[in-house]
Amino acid sequence: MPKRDAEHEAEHEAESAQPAREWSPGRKLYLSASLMCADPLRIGEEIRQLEDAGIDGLHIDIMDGHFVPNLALSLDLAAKVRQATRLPIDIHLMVDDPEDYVARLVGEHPHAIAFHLEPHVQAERLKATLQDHGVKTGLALTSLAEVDRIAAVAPDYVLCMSVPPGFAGQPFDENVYPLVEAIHGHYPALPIWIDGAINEHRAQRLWLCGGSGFVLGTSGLFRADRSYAESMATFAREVG
Ligand code: S6P
Ligand code: MG
Repeated sequence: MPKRDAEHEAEHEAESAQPAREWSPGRKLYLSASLMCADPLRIGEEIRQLEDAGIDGLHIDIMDGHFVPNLALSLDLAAKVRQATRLPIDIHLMVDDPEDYVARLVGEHPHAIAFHLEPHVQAERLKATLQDHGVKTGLALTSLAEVDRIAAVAPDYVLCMSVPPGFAGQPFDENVYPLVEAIHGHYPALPIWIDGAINEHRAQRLWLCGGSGFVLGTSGLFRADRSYAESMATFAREVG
């Protein structure tokens, strides 16, 4: 490896070893980049640029084409991303059978895996598997979900959807504001993340409702009009 590359590699190691903010943020702002919005032809370079911009973590959407009519990122890609960075990884499963996927993903040491609670999903068993591997349990909720779904799972965090699951670049669903407010009212200590069409203005309003983690895609981060570093600075300035 040429000297300059080796130096950059060493700096990269040192910088990425310590995430800027803790994963489980309570009421600390936490920003996770939705990798399905990155350029798939330059994914390694994209991750490096996101690290340099100070992103807190990487969000990996995994779909099966049945639970939602789309496919996003793969299990193999999740493994490759794990090798490429020390940033915390949070996985969002949009699949019919999360148990299968959890079994295959826990070995990649993500920080968290969120799943949607369908009637056939054995949440307790899933949570036990995640706990055994030191992975946080996330409960993904669509914007019209009932708050009382949370008690059955007692997750480490909730991932509230502000778009229908399945695609990036969709319109924002305002129903998420009262949902976040209600969850925060019932469970003030539970970290609330929001995923879908998040920009700094929506993030600030959601912060006031009780949210603290934001998944950033085409609306907030992967934009033609500002760099990743500029987006991060904007969120740091406008939110909280
Ligand atoms: C949607 C997925 C999300 C998207 C994110 C994209 O199914 O769970 O994580 O990747 O919403 O962000 P944006 O700003 O394009 O909606
Ligand atoms: Mg997602």
